[in-house]
Amino acid sequence: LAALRTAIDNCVVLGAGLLSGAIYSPLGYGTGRPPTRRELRVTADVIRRAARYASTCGVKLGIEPLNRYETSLINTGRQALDFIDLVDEPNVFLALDTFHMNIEERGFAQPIEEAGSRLCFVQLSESNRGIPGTGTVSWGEVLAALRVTAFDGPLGLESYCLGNSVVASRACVWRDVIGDADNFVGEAMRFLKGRLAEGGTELRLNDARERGHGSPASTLA
Ligand SMILES: [Mn+2]
Repeated sequence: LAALRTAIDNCVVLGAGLLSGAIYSPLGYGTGRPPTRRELRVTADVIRRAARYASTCGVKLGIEPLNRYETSLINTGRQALDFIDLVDEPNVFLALDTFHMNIEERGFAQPIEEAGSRLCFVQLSESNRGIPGTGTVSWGEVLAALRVTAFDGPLGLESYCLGNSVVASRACVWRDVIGDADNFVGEAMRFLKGRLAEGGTELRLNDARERGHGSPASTLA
């Protein structure tokens, strides 16, 4: 809870209205068995207290399911929605990452459509964490579902560079999958804007670098 309060305080300093990621579990948390009711209840109690603190700061929380190799607690959108029901606070939402969805979900559209207005943030990550368009994520399906649900929250890019050895080791990133980070952002934006244009979508991608500040969301995974 202390770490979450610090993260929420940092959101206020940064002007970020959302704290999302694996805020319910350390990266690499695995017990070797399915989550127990007690584990989920204790975790939900902590997230509820964090959510109440966050609401006094005008910050929303986003629960991001991770794939089975990074946590044993919440792997799918459905599990996250059930967990959010358990927390039962109005400023707690679902955050989805297409990298984890590619491993755990039956498809890309159904979890997005099921979440509907409970979805607060989507990380557009390729199946290999590399440049979108170079892997097996079904981008047409992802973008169509966001259009169907009239998603109006932030879309983010997520990859890892080897510079952050702690995160790289927790997420098991052993190869340089993106090369130059600025080139990654440029290539990713070009690809995604192209796919969005094909769909005649209302969704817009803004390059945060052009506005001279960081991501609209502070994310932990
Ligand atoms: Mn993520």
